[in-house]
Amino acid sequence: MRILMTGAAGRIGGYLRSRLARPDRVLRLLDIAPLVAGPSEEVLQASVTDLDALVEASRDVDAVVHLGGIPVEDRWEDILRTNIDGTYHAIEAARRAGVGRFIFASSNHAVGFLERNPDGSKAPDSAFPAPDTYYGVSKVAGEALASLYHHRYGMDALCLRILSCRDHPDSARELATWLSPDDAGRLFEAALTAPSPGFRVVWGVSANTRAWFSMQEAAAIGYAPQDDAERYAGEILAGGGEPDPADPLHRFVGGPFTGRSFDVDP
Ligand code: 15L
Repeated sequence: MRILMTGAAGRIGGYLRSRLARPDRVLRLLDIAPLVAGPSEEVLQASVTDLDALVEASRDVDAVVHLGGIPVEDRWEDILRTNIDGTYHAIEAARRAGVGRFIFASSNHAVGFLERNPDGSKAPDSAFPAPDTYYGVSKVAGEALASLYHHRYGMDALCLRILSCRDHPDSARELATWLSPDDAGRLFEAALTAPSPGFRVVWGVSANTRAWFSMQEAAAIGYAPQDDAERYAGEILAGGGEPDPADPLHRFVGGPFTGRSFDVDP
């Protein structure tokens, strides 16, 4: 099996390279930044803004893991070119090359203005788009492309609404939203191997005590997270105490991205 991973030089790409390696797998890593190929890896230096390069990169590939793009808020022109056109290029190249499965690194910011339910019920996996930024809009566009290419062309298309993927949580919000590197490996592995998943939208989060996200779709694709941010709670909450659930930082899934500092004219 050969997997094309775009944006492979980024943080999540770095986590996934070792965790997705298997004896019968080749990881084809694509990024604008230079990379050094390890065992069973191929490296391509190219941009997601280059459709021809992506078509070439998608040859003989069984699945695409599309991580490439700007990972935070930016100017509309740059988000449009790199994230929206870039995702179109990645999925259209996959279609032209006959790739059967496309895994899109979506983000919680596609639904950043989704509110935590005061009754404690979990946020649904397929919550309607409520982007908090242009970056979030680009994730909604990517999910829409994934849906289109599934329904029109029969591609298996999985959108992983990743929350906070990093070494360890470093804020009170991330006690709920953390996705550990090992759980990220489990999540992408499930997305790569679930039998005939069709079109799916799945929260990308660890088994955090404070998480408020449905795990229904995660279970449907066989993703069983094992890490819990709670072991960091003591050190993170020391000084500040328990977070106020009414604070927009904790009330909305997008946390800081929903604040005034992300206005075009703050
Ligand atoms: C994201 O989508 C970003 O790429 C990342 O930098 C974090 O901000 C994360 O969301 C988050 O919401 O914690």
